[in-house]
Amino acid sequence: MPDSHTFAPKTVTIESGETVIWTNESDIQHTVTAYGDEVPNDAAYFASGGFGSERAARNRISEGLIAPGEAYEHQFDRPGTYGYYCIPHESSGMVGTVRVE
Ligand SMILES: [Cu+2]
Repeated sequence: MPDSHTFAPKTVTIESGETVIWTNESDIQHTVTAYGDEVPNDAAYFASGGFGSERAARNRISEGLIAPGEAYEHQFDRPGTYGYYCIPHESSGMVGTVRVE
């Protein structure tokens, strides 16, 4: 059984215009929350719950939680490197990277 505090794979590389789907295969809740300073300047912020900023996502964590068996997806239109994390489990190292070519 996979570690329940890990994004797998931790780093993905995709083409511009492709969509990443995060499916919660664990039995606890998680978020997908972009680091506000790790999104390319010309790209849209993303976070489960649909927040427009990291601050908003952190202020309303419960609205961004992805339940077991549920998924969150985001389409990446701009090339660059995007860093994100799970708010409840960041301290456990639950972080990931999307590279868009
Ligand atoms: Cu988590």
